[in-house]
Amino acid sequence: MYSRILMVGRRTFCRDGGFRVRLPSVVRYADAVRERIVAPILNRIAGVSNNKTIMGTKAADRLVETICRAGIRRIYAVAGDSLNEVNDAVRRAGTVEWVHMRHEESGAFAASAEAQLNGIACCAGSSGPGHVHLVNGLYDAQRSNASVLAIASTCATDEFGTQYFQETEPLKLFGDCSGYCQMAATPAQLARMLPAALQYAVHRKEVAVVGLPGDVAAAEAAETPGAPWLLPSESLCRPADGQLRELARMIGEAEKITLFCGIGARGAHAEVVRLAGTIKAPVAYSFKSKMEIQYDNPYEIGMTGLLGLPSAYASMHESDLLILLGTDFPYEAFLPCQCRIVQVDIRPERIGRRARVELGLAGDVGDTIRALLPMLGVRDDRGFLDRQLRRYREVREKMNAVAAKRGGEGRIAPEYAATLVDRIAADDAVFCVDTGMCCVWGARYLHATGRRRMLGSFNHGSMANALPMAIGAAFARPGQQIVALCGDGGLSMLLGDLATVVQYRLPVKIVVFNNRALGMVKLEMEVAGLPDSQTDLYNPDFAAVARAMGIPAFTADCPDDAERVLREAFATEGPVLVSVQTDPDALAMPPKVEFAQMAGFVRAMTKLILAGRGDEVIATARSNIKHLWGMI
Ligand SMILES: Cc1ncc(C[n+]2csc(CCOP(=O)(O)OP(=O)(O)O)c2C)c(N)n1
Ligand SMILES: [Mg+2]
Repeated sequence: MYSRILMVGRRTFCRDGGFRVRLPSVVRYADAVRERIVAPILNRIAGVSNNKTIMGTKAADRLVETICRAGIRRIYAVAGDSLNEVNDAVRRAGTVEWVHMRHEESGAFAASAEAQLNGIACCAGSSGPGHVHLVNGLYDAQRSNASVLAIASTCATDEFGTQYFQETEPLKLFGDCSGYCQMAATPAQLARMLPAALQYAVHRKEVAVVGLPGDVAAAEAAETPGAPWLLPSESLCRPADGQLRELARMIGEAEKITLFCGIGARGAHAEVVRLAGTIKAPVAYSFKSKMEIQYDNPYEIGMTGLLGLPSAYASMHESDLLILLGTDFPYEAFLPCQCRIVQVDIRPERIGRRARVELGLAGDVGDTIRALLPMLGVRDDRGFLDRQLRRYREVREKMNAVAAKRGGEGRIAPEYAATLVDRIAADDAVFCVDTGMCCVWGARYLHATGRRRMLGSFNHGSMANALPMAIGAAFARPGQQIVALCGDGGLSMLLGDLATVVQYRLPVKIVVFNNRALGMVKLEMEVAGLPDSQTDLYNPDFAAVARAMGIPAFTADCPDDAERVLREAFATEGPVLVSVQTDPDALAMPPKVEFAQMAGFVRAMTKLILAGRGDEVIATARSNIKHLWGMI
């Protein structure tokens, strides 16, 4: 327990027998001097050896102690001004690591990844630009339900509201990208709000922002009447029996049932497979839950959504009962509106906001299925299930045929490159995929093993997430292979943090899908009938850049070399970068191509021809003829 403190004049007596001397305010500004010169002298005079006893425990020390107890192992941050006290407390404590990032946004992405893998993580940014840089990564963490504690240090309390140098208002700035966001105005308040922020982050799975003025961090720590630690708790959560019986009745009445799983079904793989087997229902899933649901699952029929497969789309649309399990899948265009829909979600506020749900059940997916199963009889009729599984097999054969087309020199087919990565990567690899076409290749060609994980900016959809997430994953899972699938646009956006990979010798395998374009945007424009514009990228030689920064690097130019180069790269110890020169004209077909999209595409191609860019149209047609065959 912390020592009780009594204040008398300029001396502070401690219940544990020592005393601390309160220093003149001018000395407060020179902490290094205070610790290294003043403290030893005072200690000698007082005849005590423990510097902390005489100098006092600062609020920043108490913060480090509290987050360490909560399981936080590191703080991803860029050092600076108002954060200096925290930085110094971390150094003195030696219990939590300060990870020196090159951009606060990268720090927040890294924390998001670590929290998604290990349960909790922390990042920090100093006042003004440090806060603003944090914001994008924190949005990602918040939308990913990652338990991230963000320390937003601010200018001193005396300066509040004066438009002081670098003044930003955390409550306003972080209000929309956090579930908890408060300012610590005094050490006593910090002592009380920090455990509350941790409880919030861990139990609500949201971002908690602690605004921390520099002077509060430097002030003497105070105690809290509450518990100064995190109190993790596990509970069962399922709907009432009456509601489960209602679901069992609806299942009994339905002939064709599909289950659609989201990330909320993570940890409920066995229950989902048992339910599917009992009621003979095919299992579709979202991109986010692919790695959790696809493996060892004889009922899986693939993903739906923009990146998904026609088999999942068709099964959901041919069903007379669709059961949504832990999914807040946002694209209502891919959800059917003709059938009965039941939705199970631990967060009841999410139920019914995407589709015409008839029965909404609040509960954990695993707990709910476990309670439901005894109410169900085993169904014999596999007709619907087998039809869907057959269609899925056909779709996969077409996909494999597409991936077998390897492309040409400087135009390696990205599907082929992704297939190679899938084959070469470890069984327990953590993949971090960049927003853009890498998501499509990851979604379609990386396979689940039960031990693999895939992280991406799935809900916030930010570019440049893959590299910093891979940094967080490498810290969080030191024994596992970490693979970043980066877009060339994405990598160049937060390129500076390649230096973090080098500085900490993180053995991340960075694969750049270098299509010299903002490929996803190019596709978006084309399907909307707009000729693509401002989407071409003039890139540096990424392998040369990586080498200059101290990372061994390779370039794969030709399809014939791609496998050898990737194998060599993955076998390289430590960090490595491979730039795969992929086809800039590669398209990806969604599971259901709308007539309007096809018409838009034709319109865009016509406009390109009229603008004298006919050669690009021919290249696009050549690169994508494989999809046309697949669609026929
Ligand atoms: C920060 C941010 N800016 C813009 C976008 C819009 N956007 C989505 S994907 C994309 C292109 C990504 O290009 P690249 O990283 O090269 O990947 P590619 O699609 O070419 O594989 C853009 C600009 C975004 N999602 N995030
Ligand atoms: Mg690109």
